[in-house]
Amino acid sequence: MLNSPICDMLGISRPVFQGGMAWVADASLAAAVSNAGALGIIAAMNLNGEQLRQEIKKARELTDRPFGVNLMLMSPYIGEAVDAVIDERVKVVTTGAGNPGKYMERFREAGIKVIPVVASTALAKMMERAGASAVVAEGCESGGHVGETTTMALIPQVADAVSIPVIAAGGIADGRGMAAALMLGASGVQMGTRFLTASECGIHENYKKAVLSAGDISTIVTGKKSGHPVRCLKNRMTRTYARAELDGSLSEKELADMTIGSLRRAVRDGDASGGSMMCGQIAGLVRDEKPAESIVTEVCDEAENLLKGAEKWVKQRS
Ligand code: TUI
Repeated sequence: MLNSPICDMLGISRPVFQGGMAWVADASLAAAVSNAGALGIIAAMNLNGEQLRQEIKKARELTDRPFGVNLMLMSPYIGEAVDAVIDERVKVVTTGAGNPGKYMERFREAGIKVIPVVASTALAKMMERAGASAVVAEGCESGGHVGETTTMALIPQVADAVSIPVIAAGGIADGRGMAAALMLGASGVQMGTRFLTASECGIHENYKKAVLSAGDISTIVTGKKSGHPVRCLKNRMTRTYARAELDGSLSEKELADMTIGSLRRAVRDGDASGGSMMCGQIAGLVRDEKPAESIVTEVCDEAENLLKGAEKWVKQRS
């Protein structure tokens, strides 16, 4: 059985987090992942305070295992969401797309473990100083809002920069990726794209099908110009956006209008041509829909077997 300091720290039995995917990661998915022994995470991004409280209550009905809440720092509801996780005494919070520094003191007082998602060693070090329990270091292979450094380059550098545990994210969807991440210095992994096709994931069938048929070059990053780079599956909308960013054929307002509500359109309405189907580069490995429990078990078992067999790379000196 794999083990890591993150398991004892959080009271989980598998060192796996489910990414706090905006509009996607609800109580049903989070509870299914937590019931598999990993850490399920509810995305607060699109929920107001009251809706988040309801989602937390629902997760507590579905599991008695630990789960977390992801706070997207650019969310219009961020203030209400912070109040909700503190009032509800959520045990673990991950944060994304910014610096959670100004909330750290309140989380500490409430006994909440904070695990910020970072895309650089600079933010990782700042978060360690601010009292983070661990960091998720997310490479730019991931879906959604991305930094600039790949997982391969980011994980060992963050692992050297901080003393707290590092969870690797971006481009991991099977046991090979997990074993490699542990070798790079991570104490666990976070997967988003792999859980998009979990049976308990409630995204529209069209979105699931698009992920299942995606290959290694099926994603594109748009929004670099606006300062909010986001990785999604290529479709009519993201190709048009990318072309317009290059040739300047659309104004900033026209570009922004194209993306407003586009994630919701993909997740809820199944708009596979005009919606933003956020997705990581590893989608080409995701070939089946199955319960979260099978995903977690298979990834961990494969990683364990690979690590046990790693001696094959070492020739005994004579
Ligand atoms: O946050 C994410 N991924 C996300 S958030 C999201 S919701 C969204 N919806 C529409 C448009 C844009 C976003 C979808 N995917 N991942 C964590 C992450 N955080 N990746 C990179 C970062 C990051 C980047 C810069 C964290 C901090 C940062 O700068 C901090 C600072 O202020 O110095």
